[in-house]
Amino acid sequence: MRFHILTLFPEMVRQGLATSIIGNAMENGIIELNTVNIRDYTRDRHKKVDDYPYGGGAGMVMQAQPIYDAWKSVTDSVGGRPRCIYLTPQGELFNQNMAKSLAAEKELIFLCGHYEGVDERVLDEIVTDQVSIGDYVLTGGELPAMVMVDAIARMVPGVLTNENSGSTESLEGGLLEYPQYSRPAEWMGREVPQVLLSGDHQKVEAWRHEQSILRTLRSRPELLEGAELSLDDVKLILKLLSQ
Ligand code: 6GU
Repeated sequence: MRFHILTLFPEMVRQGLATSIIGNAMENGIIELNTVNIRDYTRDRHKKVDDYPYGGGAGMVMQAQPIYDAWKSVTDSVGGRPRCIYLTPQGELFNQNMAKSLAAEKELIFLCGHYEGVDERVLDEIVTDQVSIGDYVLTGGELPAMVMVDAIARMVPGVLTNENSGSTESLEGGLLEYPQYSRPAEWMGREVPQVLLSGDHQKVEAWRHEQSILRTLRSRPELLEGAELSLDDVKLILKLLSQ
């Protein structure tokens, strides 16, 4: 799978994704990162890529032409029009289901805006999806693009190996992840829950599932609405609520 990132800060994106699991996946050729510097496509003598907003107001607006030409260089090279995602707080909220379905694409283009925004006409021309990563405002689309690439890439077959799987997914089945423990069995007077030392795999799985429900109920109760719950799960929730 290939990610094309249109940005004014390609080194930020490259560095942010060069490490650990995603970095390894790139080294192994499972995913590819193509950063495109929008500034390389300016026709301005001073390499300007932004200008004042028509109608006045604070800040600068990224101009249409450099972004369009940067995008065109990508679509010409791939010989098609991959989905093009514009990162913006005005977009649809990113979630795990979106990550999973985007992981099925062969190519994805991300457009990272900066300053006060991007000329609407180039968005109308090239963007297929507008996505936000949460209800807060960031200075640019680079961090959101990195967040999305990380979440999407780890869903691509071969990116997560057994050593770094985490296999049962937090948020898969709509529940939060259960707590994890490693050696030693006692640390600072705190003991690992006995059931995890019992060697009884069924009991361990049941305990973990209960912990997932407990955590979800405590921290993110609204997730339970979309969770896959058994009758026993519902009984457990009712019991926890009545305590
Ligand atoms: Cl996608 N962009 C910016 N600039 N801020 C954000 C965001 C995106 N998602 C949440 N905040």
